Amino acid sequence: MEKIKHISAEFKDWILNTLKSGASPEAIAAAMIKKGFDETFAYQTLLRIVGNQSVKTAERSQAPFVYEVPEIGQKGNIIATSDRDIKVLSRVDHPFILHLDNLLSYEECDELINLSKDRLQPSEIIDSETGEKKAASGRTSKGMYFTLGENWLVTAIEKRIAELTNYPVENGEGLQVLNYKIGEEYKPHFDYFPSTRVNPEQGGQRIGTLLIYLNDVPAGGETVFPKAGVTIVPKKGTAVYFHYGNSKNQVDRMSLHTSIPVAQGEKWVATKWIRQAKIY
Ligand code: PD2
Ligand code: ZN
Repeated sequence: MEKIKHISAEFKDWILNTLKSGASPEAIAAAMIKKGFDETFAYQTLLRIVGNQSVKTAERSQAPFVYEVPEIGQKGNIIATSDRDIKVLSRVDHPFILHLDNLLSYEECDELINLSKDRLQPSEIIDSETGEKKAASGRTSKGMYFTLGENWLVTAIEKRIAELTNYPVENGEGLQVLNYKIGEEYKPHFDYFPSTRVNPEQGGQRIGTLLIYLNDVPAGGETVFPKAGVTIVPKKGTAVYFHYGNSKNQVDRMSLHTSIPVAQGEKWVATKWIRQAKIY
């Protein structure tokens, strides 16, 4: 069914009244999506009405985010690593998003899927207010974690990511592999921790995420940045890097992102979260 991408004056009044009654913008966006509105349209409409400051997070009181271009963004359009040239397909400045080609070979993608498929567990999420891990109603995929340097393939990928981003391997969390079946999704969220849960002894805050697509998805499964109006279509071997930390310890609320439901086939993706400092 075609998704709705326009609102009537009455519907706008309903949004304003519902906001006045204390409902959160996320709850209203979720209600709109349930009613058949396009997800990106729903978030952009809410943002137009309430401004950038109102999406719920523990960082509500932060001063406006100061953008700094991470080193990965200063390397030109072909980024050489010791075993592979990674090509920049497109870039967005605010939030900082880099769409990358040729990060993994097809063989590496297939091998990563093979190594993870018998270890998948229902995914958990981090509560944006408490920072606790909890069962994920908004995250219906299954996932698993490799430990750092667990095998030759993971070691090679981690080295490549370190050379690509200029962050040492030890700043990276263990590589996560996620599998989404038809209808499965990861609802809009931030990858950074609530400030109360940042542990400076263990790498500090998350500052960037690299999502690597391990297969082609026939329909759905896109990674969407609804505040930025950016949609990344999963394509085997490509990746998206987004950066949301800065040297002032701020986090970028524009980095809100989601994996929309898979409509056909399945989706495999590997996630590398990068911290401010060494974790280990
Ligand atoms: O699988 C994705 O596209 C996706 C989207 C949003 C993964 C994550 N977040 C994540 O692993 O944090
Ligand atoms: Zn995420």
